[in-house]
Amino acid sequence: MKRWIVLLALVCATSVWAAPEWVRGEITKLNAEKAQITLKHEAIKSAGMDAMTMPYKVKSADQLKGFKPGDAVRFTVQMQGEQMLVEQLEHAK
Ligand SMILES: [Cu+2]
Repeated sequence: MKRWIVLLALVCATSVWAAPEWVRGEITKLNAEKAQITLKHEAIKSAGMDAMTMPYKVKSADQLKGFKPGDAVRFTVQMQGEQMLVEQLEHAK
């Protein structure tokens, strides 16, 4: 199981760098103090990631202003070390 996670992280790392991809999702939790957001997201093809709900760090807490749980959003991710980081976040229409 742990091996799979490492492998997945590696796949994410290489492909996410190549092309930013807008992903649709919904905010389930939001913690501005920790600059953290939990997103129920569709599959991220460029990262080889299935649809899931997972927590992400955002680049800066300011990005979370005007967002709340339940909001439909679209976002892009990038790798920061071994961690996926939300780079851009917008309300989806
Ligand atoms: Cu995910």
